[in-house]
Amino acid sequence: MDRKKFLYTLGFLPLAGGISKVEALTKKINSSINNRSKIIMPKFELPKLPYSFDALEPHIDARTMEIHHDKHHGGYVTNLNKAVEGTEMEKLSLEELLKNVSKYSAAVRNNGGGHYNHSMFWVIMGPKKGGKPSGALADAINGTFGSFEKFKELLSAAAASRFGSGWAWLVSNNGKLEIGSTPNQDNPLMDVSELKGFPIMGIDVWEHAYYLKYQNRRPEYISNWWDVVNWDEIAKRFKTMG
Ligand code: MN3
Repeated sequence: MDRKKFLYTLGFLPLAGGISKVEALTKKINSSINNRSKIIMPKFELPKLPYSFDALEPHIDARTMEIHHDKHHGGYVTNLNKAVEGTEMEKLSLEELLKNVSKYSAAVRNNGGGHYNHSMFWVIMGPKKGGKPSGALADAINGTFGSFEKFKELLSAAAASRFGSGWAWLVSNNGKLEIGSTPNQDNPLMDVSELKGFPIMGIDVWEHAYYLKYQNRRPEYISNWWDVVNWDEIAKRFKTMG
């Protein structure tokens, strides 16, 4: 292939109309941004787990991770896509759906929350993690809760005492750190949530997150979970809050 043909194929040389494919594409994207109502968002997708199923052993077992990611999270994604297909909701981002979730069906609330919560959960964990946060996040935690140990105790208590299925969270509510929990797949971004704010980190306390290894011993799961917490990723989420 000669250079001219190569550049043409890449889209940098003009088409018959005088503009290149790249220019045409840029124009199309800009007009989409300015006319958002015409955009159909791509389908929601199950994110790949950023480590192997057995990477969090012995704290979280491989079989639990496999079922939790592939079947549970996979199911939320499939059902969320079904719930929004062919409706106005197809044009909205996941965050937009959650922020106005009171307007939508229970399927959107449960599966949209499930998709957001688990997409966050996988990345705020990792092999050979744990320890403590550092930098601005550590300062904010110490300033709000007194010490890291006190913070850990409060978040663990919120997770242990959530009745039935749900999540315990550290949120930033207008710049103020708060700890709380939500039932089912609810999320602090949702307009229906009692706990409000941006979710900086959260722990899944549904039985499907721990039952194979820990059975009814939720406090033991919570205590071991701290050894897989990925503070670098949580610090990134904290930083996006400004
Ligand atoms: Mn779960």
